Parts: sequence; C-alpha cells; structure tokens
Amino acid sequence: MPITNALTTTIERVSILDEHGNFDEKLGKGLIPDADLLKLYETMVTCRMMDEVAFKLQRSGRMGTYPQNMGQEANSLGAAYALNNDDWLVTCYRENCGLMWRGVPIDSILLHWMGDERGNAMPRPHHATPIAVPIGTQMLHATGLAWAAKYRGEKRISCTFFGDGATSEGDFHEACNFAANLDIPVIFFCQNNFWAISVPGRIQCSAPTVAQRGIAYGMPCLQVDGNDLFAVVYGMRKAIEHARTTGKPYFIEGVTYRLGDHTTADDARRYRDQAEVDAWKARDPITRLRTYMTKKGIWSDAKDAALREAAEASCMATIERCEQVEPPVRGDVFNYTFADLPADLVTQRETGHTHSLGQDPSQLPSASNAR
Ligand SMILES: Cc1ncc(C[n+]2csc(CCOP(=O)(O)OP(=O)(O)O)c2C)c(N)n1
Ligand SMILES: [Mg+2]
Repeated sequence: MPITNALTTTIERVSILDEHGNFDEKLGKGLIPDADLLKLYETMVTCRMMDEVAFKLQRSGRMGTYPQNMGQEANSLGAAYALNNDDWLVTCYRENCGLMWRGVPIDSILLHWMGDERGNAMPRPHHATPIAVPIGTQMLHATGLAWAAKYRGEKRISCTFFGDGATSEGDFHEACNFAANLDIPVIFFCQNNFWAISVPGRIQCSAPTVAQRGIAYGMPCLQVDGNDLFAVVYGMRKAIEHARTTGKPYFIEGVTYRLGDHTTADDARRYRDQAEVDAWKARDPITRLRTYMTKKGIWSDAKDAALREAAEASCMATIERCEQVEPPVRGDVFNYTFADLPADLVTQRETGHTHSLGQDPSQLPSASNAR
C-alpha cells in the first residue's frame, strides 16, 4: 500500500497593527470603534501605572511578592473586550488589564498581593475567578465552569489564561482533553511570553508554536500577535463565535513578552539578555496603540499627559484605601475548612504554634490575634 498523508495542517498567525505602525485595513477596519479604543487605551495605561506602583510598594516593604504584567496587557484586555460580561474570565496572574476592563476593582487585585486573601474573593457579578497562582489549576476550573453552563442550557462560555510554561503541566492536557472530547465551550488562551521564570520556551516546548498543542486535541488553533490589541480582538471574535455556535473549545496563542522580572522575587538579568528585552520594548502594546491613535488624530501628547496624571492619582487613592483595610485575623486560616475543628488545630489556632515548630515561647506570636 502506498504511504498516504494522515494529516496536513497549518496554523494561521494574525497581526493587524505591527510595531512599525503598519495597519492592515482589510482585517482591522471597524474592528474596534474609536470611542472604545480610547477607553481600552486608558485601561492599559492605568494598568501599567498600577504595575509600576505595585513594584515600588513591594520594594519599600508595603506589599508581598508581585508579578508584573508589564508588556502583556493587550492579551487579557482584548479578550475581556470581546467576551460578554457574563462569560467566565478564568485567569492566572498576568491578566490585571482584562480584570480591570471587566470592572473588578483594582483594590481587590492590590489587596490580594498585599497578602489579604479577601482581595481574591472576586466580586460575584464580574464572572471572574480568583487569580490562580498554582500553575495550571485554572484551566480545569474554566472547563468545569463552561461544562456547568452547558449542562444548565446557558449560552455562557469561559476563557482561561495561562502561560507557555503551564502547557507542560498535566492539568493543561487534562483540561484540553476533557473540553475537546466532551464538547465544552472553553477558549484556551496561552500567553506565550517565552519564559517560565528562568526556563526559556525553546527547551520547554520543542514544537515551533504553542498553538499546535491544541491540534493534538482536535481544537482549531490560532496564533496572534499578543502585543497587538487589534489582532487579539480579531482572534478572540473568531474563537468566541466558534465556541458559541459549536459549543466546542478553541485554542489561541498570544505571542508576547514579559518586560519585567518574573515576580519581584526574581532578577531576570541573571538569565536573559538585555538586547532581547530591548527588542521587545520596541514592540510595547501601549506605545504601539498610542502612535496609531496619534496618527489617526484621536490622541495627543497633552491628552496622554492628562491621562497619566489621572491614572497616577487613581492608583494612589487605591493604595490609600487598601492600606486602611483592617488586616485579617490569623484565626481565619483555620476558620472556614472544618465544621468542627480537630483538637490539634484548635491548639494551633489558640497558641499560634504546632508541635514541631516554634517551641521557644519567645518566638510565639501573641494569641490575642487568634479567633
Ligand atoms: C503547580 C506549580 N508549580 C510550580 C509553581 C512555581 N511557578 C510559579 S510561576 C512558574 C512559571 C510559569 O511560567 P508560565 O506558565 O510561562 O507563566 P508566566 O509566569 O511566564 O506568565 C512556576 C514554575 C507554581 N506556582 N505552581
Ligand atoms: Mg511564560
């Protein structure tokens, strides 16, 4: 028997507004009305400002570890813009911009990174799940949420975000397998920023694109320029239409770059070249949009300065509010898991120490904070 071809496939890549200011009129015309574009740009600038402020807060000891979103704003923003507000937005930790577009208060996000978990209890009406730090868990949650919506006959879909490194996790593959084989309308959105902390993408994924990982599960896949808001919106509209009309999943790879360290606990200078960072700085999604809007005559330096001033004031007000929130009580760690707290945990709650640690009474925190 002759050898036949079992599969030939291609992955399309979408770029509409490139870093040199070239705009593809055919794909981009009418995609985002000017009035929306201005609001989207404002959200990006405010998000970037918050990112810079959060970095400084951590450096001055007023915030715990924080993962900067700098450079990746267009991905989650474009997705949140294209989705309906009652579709599930299931994020990890580089999607502040999309959450802000959804209306999640910046207070919630900052409070969470200041170590107060109440910040991560996303206000219910926003259909956003808590920021997921364990790598990969949220893709399963998104699949479950979309499955539940399907079971109830709702038209709601979910869109989940994860990094390139997360596609090496078993959870990713289980979520894809489940969604593809049970026909569950989930959009899997990978933010490929080429690094998983200090592990470069090329030794984590030998395939030329991350998008093709979706092909293995029979999902349509698309790669978009993730620093181009227009391309992200274009790709998301395709994915949303597919998910809503067929009830099946879709895979998007947004090619982007994290301009900051992995988190404030990292120093990326130890493992990546400044030349690489500089090349990506020139592709910054915010600068690109600003140049485009200025050329179009709908933006100016004066408007930009005013926006930045307003964004800074709003970030400062947010921080002031967050720092005035009464800290949570230590006992909360114990209070919401067991109906009847086992005796040894009662002791821990009362004394703040376990059998194995902190036997030296001088190390014990005061029991007065335990409740
Ligand atoms: C289950 C789990 N394993 C390991 C970690 C430690 N960790 C935090 S971020 C990260 C890399 C994630 O890389 P990627 O998915 O590409 O996302 P990025 O940080 O680049 O946005 C790792 C290994 C974790 N948070 N959770
Ligand atoms: Mg990554």
